[in-house]
Amino acid sequence: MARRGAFVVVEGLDRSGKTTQTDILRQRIQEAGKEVACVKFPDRSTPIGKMIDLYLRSQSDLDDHVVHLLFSANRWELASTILSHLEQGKLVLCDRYAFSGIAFSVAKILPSQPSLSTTIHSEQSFGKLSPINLTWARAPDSALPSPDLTLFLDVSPEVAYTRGGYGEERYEKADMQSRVRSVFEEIGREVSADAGEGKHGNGKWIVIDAGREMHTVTEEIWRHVQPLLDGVESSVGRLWA
Ligand code: Z5A
Repeated sequence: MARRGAFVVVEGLDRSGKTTQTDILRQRIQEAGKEVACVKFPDRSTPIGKMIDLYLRSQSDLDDHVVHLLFSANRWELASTILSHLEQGKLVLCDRYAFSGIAFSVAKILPSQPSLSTTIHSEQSFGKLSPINLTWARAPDSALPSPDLTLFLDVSPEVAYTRGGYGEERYEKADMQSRVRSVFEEIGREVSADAGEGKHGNGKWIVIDAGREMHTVTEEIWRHVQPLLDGVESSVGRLWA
């Protein structure tokens, strides 16, 4: 089988350095003589992305389910482009993906001090609060191209806040960010456990301590990405397939 490009996703909280590190990574990949295509979600330039942008800037109010589906639709808008880059042998570098979609939607309805083990796995008790549970949140993204590697840039909300503070957008609040972090941790555990058992094709999940000095973070990211520069042999997986 011909090698295809690798699909690398960078996830993390607000101000964790996703944009900064994605940019540095793109340059390093190019300097290594490899082709790279960058994608960022939400892509606010598409018709659906424009609706998301209005919502994030609190210029419109939408039901939580609708917003969740819009974020997912925004990924589907670019799914065939991502596949085509991968088939052409390009490494696809993606700033946020479906894991953000789940983390932010589920976090909205968690209590301030979430007990995730009892909350997000209990469909019954969770369902009474709202139908947005993990199962519901995953469904619209099922069968999207799945990443080979997800780098989760982990930073505490306190450290994130020192990087310029939270801005004006809807989710940029310490309490929300801390709930999002809890859901991301749960998603990471699930993806890693599934990868260990060879179940879902959701790729590998690596947690990077992004609270450290920028150069240190860059070097650790590079150690994980470098082995993927020559592409991968397996076909592209599908999320939660
Ligand atoms: N969202 C959702 O709800 N559902 C979905 O499906 C998706 C997203 C895909 C907008 O995303 C919101 O959409 C987001 C999630 C939600 N809400 N929140 N919060 P966005 O991508 O447009 O915004 P963002 O991801 O939050 O981007 P950001 O604020 O720009 O954060 P960042 O890219 O991670 O950080 P950065 O711009 O690279 O760095 C921030 C600052 O920190 C900057 O000054 C850097 O120079 C500095 N920095 C970076 N690294 C370091 C280190 N290591 N040390 C010191 N300073 C650093």
